[in-house]
Amino acid sequence: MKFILLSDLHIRSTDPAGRMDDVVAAQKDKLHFILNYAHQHKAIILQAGDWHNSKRDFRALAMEIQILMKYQTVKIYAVAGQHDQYYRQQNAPSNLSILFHAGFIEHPGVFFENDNIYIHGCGWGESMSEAHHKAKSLMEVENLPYQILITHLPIAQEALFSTHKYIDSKDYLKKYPAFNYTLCGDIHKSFLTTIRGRTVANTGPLVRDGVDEMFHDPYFRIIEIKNGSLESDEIIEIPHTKGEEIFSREHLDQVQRRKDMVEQLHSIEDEKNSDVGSKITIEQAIASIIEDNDIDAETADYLYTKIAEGESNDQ
Ligand SMILES: [Mn+2]
Repeated sequence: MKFILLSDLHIRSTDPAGRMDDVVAAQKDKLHFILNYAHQHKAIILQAGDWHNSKRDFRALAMEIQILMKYQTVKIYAVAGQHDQYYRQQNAPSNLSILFHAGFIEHPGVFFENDNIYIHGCGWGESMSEAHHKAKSLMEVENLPYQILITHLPIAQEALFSTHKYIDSKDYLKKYPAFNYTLCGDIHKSFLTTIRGRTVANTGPLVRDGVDEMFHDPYFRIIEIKNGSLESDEIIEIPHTKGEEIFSREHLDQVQRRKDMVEQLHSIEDEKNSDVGSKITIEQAIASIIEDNDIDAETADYLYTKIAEGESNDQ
């Protein structure tokens, strides 16, 4: 039995800032490629949450439905990510809940008896201990099934930035031994960790919506489970244009400028907290950064928002 594994998709109807190509057209091509591949190889698609970039982007939904209609033989199981849900309310109408209601996507918690494979799910806000409890109980049956989990837990091999909170992939595999193969989402960084035949993998984002994803080449994994074990696990690259060609230089420069300025802001904050800099207010510091650097209005707004956030965090 074959499964196509996909982490965050982030399907959207608008072009992300900095992308110079037609993102909507590129998404359509990618969805066709994936669904057609699944159809050709009789593979079931498993997806780990954040199918959409926003909860109620109905234009994106309409675009997808027209594509999904053409591949009704392809079975898809998915869990919700934080981009799919209204404050953890699974039943509030959203792009994803509509796809579930319309039967294009199904909820995990399904047993394929002939092949003895169980697919578990743990979406954003759902209980991992519950999912693992169920999986452990299945380990006690005579004919132990191969157990796959799809989850939106933030599992990663390393921190993406210094204050990044994530679950270390090796710790994850030690803590939840009942799952043979875990597909995770949330962290937009692909990886594969295997310990003693048990695997956790993230395939990275499908739609590259920021410079951090510039060097990611979208792909999916296809795994085959035979007689209770992993027969093969392959990477299939999804046709795409290289990041260097789709992100504008101007956007990259702007993002870098913002990073530099936020750093400058932090160093001013540090100074402010010391005795030396105590006479300058943060607003004055910001105003001087904006003046000194010939800042555009959008970036100035961004900086002021950062201060507001900082202040509310202080409270
Ligand atoms: Mn995501």
